[in-house]
Amino acid sequence: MRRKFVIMLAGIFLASLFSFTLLPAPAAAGPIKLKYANFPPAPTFPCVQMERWKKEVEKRTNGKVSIDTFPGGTLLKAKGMMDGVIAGTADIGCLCMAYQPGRFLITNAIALPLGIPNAKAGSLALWDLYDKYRPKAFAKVKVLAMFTTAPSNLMMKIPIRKLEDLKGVPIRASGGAAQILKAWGANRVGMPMPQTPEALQKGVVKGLFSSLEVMKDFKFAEMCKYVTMTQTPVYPFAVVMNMDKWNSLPKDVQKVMDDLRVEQSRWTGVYMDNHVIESIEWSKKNQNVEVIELSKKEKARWDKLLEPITAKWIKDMKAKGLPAEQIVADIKAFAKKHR
Ligand code: 3IO
Repeated sequence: MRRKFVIMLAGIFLASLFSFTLLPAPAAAGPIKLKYANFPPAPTFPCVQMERWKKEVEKRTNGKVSIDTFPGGTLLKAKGMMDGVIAGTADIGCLCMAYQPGRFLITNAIALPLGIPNAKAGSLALWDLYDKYRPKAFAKVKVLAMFTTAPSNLMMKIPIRKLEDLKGVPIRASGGAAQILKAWGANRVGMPMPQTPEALQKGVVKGLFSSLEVMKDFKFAEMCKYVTMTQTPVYPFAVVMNMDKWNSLPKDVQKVMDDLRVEQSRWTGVYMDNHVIESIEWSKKNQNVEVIELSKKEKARWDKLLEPITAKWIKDMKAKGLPAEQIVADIKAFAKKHR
């Protein structure tokens, strides 16, 4: 009796071993799942481009890849994005380089006041800049896209009609935009975009300096009734993937993502440029926002104050051993090419 029982148990054991080895490995069963983190809320442009990329990758890999998106800093926040992706907290992350200006020296040069005309030219020029120099800052990740905002303008609770109106006024900006505000005599306050609504509400800042699509997407037009057109600088962004995760992907999936890099960068620039136009129209029509254009004479005073910025950047970066003059010349040439 007991012996029969033991033989039966051994049989079940062997059978289960057998069926286990015959079954496909569980990893091959479902699609490859990737986690994509983003720092601002879902309706804003970094998340709109994230959803577009997700849709295209899922479609072009015929469902072999499935991407879970995490907008609004739910997986990683603005300043922790790069390190979070390197550590593998997220597989993919979208970051704004202006929040870590000392970390992304070469790519942040796109935020110098060099007259980048729009987000499409900025995005493609930034891609070219990255592609030419392959900066060490990105050595630990796979870069999936690079893009910029449209040129920045002042979104304010008070009207700014001349330089004197800016003196000592607290305004939010990061990275290259912060240097420009300082040159104009404003009191620049640094923080990532998602913290800006509260800073405006509490009166910590009287406005912000960024691209105008946020008037609609963050509803800043409800608080900021004045826009002063300055049309400089752009903010640079990157989308990066954990390098081990990238290396683990099948070749055909890698090809889909590689083929999307420039296309996605351009798509985002074009989306941004169109969305800025929509946002200005909405702000004027629905929110009674006044758009202030500086006179030629007044604008010349503002521009004059920006002249030392690029010269100083070249001097500082040369001291760090970077080919700074060449970088500036390249950015101008790339922007012209993509105009
Ligand atoms: C930006 C950041 C997050 C969501 C929408 C946005 N539009 C422009 C920016 C640029 C930026 O990062 C900033 O801090 O102004």
